[in-house]
Amino acid sequence: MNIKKVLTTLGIDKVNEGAATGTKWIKSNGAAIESFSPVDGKRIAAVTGVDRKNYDTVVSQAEAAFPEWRMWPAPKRGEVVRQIGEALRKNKEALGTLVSYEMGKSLQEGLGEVQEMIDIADFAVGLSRQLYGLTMHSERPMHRMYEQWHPLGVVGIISAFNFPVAVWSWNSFLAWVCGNTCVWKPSEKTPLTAIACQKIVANVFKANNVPEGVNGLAIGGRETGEWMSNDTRIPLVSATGSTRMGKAVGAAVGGRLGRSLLELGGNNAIIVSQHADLTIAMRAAVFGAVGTAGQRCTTTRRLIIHESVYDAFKKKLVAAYKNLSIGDPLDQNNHVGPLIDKDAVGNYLTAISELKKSGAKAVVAGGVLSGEGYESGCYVKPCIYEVDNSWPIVQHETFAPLLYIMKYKTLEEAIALQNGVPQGLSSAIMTLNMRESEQYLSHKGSDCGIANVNIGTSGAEIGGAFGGEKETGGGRESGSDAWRAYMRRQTNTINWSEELPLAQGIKFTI
Ligand code: UN1
Repeated sequence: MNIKKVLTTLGIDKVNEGAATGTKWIKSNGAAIESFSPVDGKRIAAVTGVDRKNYDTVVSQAEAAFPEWRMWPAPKRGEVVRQIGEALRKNKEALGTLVSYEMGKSLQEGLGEVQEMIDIADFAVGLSRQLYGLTMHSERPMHRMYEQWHPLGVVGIISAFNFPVAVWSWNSFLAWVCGNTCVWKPSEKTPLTAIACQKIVANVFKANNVPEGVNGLAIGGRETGEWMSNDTRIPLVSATGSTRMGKAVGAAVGGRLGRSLLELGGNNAIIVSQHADLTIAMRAAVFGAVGTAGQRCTTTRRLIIHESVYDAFKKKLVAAYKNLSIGDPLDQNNHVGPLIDKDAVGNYLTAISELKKSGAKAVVAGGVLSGEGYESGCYVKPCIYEVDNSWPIVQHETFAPLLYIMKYKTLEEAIALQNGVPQGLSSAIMTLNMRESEQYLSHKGSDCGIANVNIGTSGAEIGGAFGGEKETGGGRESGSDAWRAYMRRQTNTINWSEELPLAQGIKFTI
């Protein structure tokens, strides 16, 4: 599908409003945000961002919609999300192509991202009939005790450029079936994919007479995220992005005793054991390191390789990197697309000079590509460096295709290296040895939120809870019981006896 057709199909204009209360767009008065494609450097369209007044209108409407929306039975809310899933199926090619063109990931990954939205929609539909609480046995006769889950109110969603639509859908689809209203602040680097999603959802909401305000949109810069974090009308702020951003959001939301759900940086490692299937290990490592040009929070950043297979594995990696073709991500023959923008290229180059200063040895050298097809200036070479785990640059997440390799002798040492970073998102071991894999998954093994065996660090399915420990922020989104973060728990005790016995057997007579 060509880009012009994609933009028409998704209703993207040359200049778009950056705020909507749901189905209605608001005349926005903030700064203009231009969206340039990192694929070819061309300006795609512009968006007028929100000012404080626009932002307040969106949040007030979300607040106003909540009392009505929470009274819709959860399965009826699920039915609306089911229709969003259907609309996404119809728009998969167009939206996947726009994700690829605006963000720069390969078309396969753009389509995969929309598939992730469809999957979470299906999950949310089922969930809408399964927002289960427990029942407990009361210690008092003729008393019933149970717990139930109620919606929170307005949920603020701050999402990042690298998964511009899927991560929003994990949050909003679950939050909606739970009975919340949402206000979305997408990354200002990918505003058009957000507008496309807003329009898809608005059509479904309109057809179902969903109250205006259930799906607010406020496109703006950092300031908008700050307004959200400090806004007492928003009981939960779910934020995805850098650790630096997450610390600021967490501190502001915590300062008003609100709740935050943080999904921040990773520094994900794969341990390649001497018992590994090296071919599978190589494929997992290369996809993990260069997929989305190293801009996933689950990207494989470090390989910890057993000394006995180190040279052989290094050779395999080098050979695979030689075969990587870098270029237009919409051309399915290419493996690696561009970085999001020139700032990201700058960070990549700074990291490389830092590595050199630290004494890293280049196994596959990096560099910025120029010439035909690379006019945007955002295409870089995926590279591999031999490093020491303790170097500050290795301890830091650089959002680029930089892969660090290091040797180990014992599994204990490998696990210590893997866990010896501030982040704790995703991790993997490649081994066919059951004792090793069980140790790795045990409480003396990986300290990450995600730990895999014979699968790489990226590309998690939506069915599991997604998130990580330490500087990754501790939040869990997507599958399993992550929905609980979007609800408040209420414990209920009901006395159907003719007495008033007190708990703990306390006697009190008047
Ligand atoms: C992210 O990079 O913020 O597991 C999310 C993965 C994807 C999601 C990544 N399913 O790589």
